[in-house]
Amino acid sequence: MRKTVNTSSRITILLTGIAATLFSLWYGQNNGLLPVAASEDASQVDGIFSLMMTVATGLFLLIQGALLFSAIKFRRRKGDETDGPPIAGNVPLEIAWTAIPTVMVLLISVYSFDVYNTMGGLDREASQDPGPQKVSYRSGQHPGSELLAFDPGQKYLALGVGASPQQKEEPEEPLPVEVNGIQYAWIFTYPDTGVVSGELHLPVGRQIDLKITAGDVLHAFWLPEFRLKQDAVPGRETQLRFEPNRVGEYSVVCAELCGAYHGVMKTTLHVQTPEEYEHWSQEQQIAQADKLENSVAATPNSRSASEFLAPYAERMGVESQTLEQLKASPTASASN
Ligand SMILES: [Cu+2]
Repeated sequence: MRKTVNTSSRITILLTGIAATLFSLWYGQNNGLLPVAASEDASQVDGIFSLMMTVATGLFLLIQGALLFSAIKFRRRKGDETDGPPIAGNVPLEIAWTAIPTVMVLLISVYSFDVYNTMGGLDREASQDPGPQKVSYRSGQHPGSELLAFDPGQKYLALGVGASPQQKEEPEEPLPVEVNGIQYAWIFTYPDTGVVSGELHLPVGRQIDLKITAGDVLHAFWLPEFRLKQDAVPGRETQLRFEPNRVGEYSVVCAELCGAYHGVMKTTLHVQTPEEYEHWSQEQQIAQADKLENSVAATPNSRSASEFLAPYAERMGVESQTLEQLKASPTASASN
């Protein structure tokens, strides 16, 4: 006995399909699952995410909907002891459910490949530093086997994302920042100015060139708002190139389980206007020069205690004579 699908059922199926498609398209764009996109590249990555979310929502509705519908509609009725109809294979259906996912996976792979290429992920010369010892690998390609072909003494291997051909044409030099991951902090060094900081400050609208390494174990440098993640490997240099296009504070997270306190290995990325960034940089340079000048380690035994304390005393509003008196008092307190 074979039931034919009547016209009203066909219309219901069609309308349900249209509603599910429209909902999937809407949810793909409005799921709110991603944090703000703080760079051009981030919006492109979000495009792939939206597409995959749309497809996944459609599939979820289709499969769960059919399951739920069948479970209710074709449930066993009271007193019905008969078997279900013996169905063995359906060639058109099997061709359809093989062909459609194949086409979808191919589309997504071509699309993501294109985005990865635009972001500079396929650029073998990801690093602009010339020199025979510098070899670049594209991100995502495991270099283990190729490494054996090189001199084991070489230090600089860049695994990079971001130095795309388009970006190389830009006249402005990217701002270099050295990133060092240690248990359990990120240390940022600005080679241009010598500034060392525990927080990352970057000017908006400028190419950034991060050279990433690790001091102890494997870490992963992750900028969720930039949709960028890069391995931090001891003894090897990896790279990230990007351009922040939104002023704000963003998170820097370690995304590789690196020890007991991996969970606290977080800091802040401040994307600032060029003026604000310049101001911060100046401040840091002055503060660090001051610290170096006044630190005991830099000037061992070359100054008397009052000389050494003078800048601090001045800041606290203590007179130099008071300082001399204070210096004399320990003998008095020691005799107590
Ligand atoms: Cu870590």
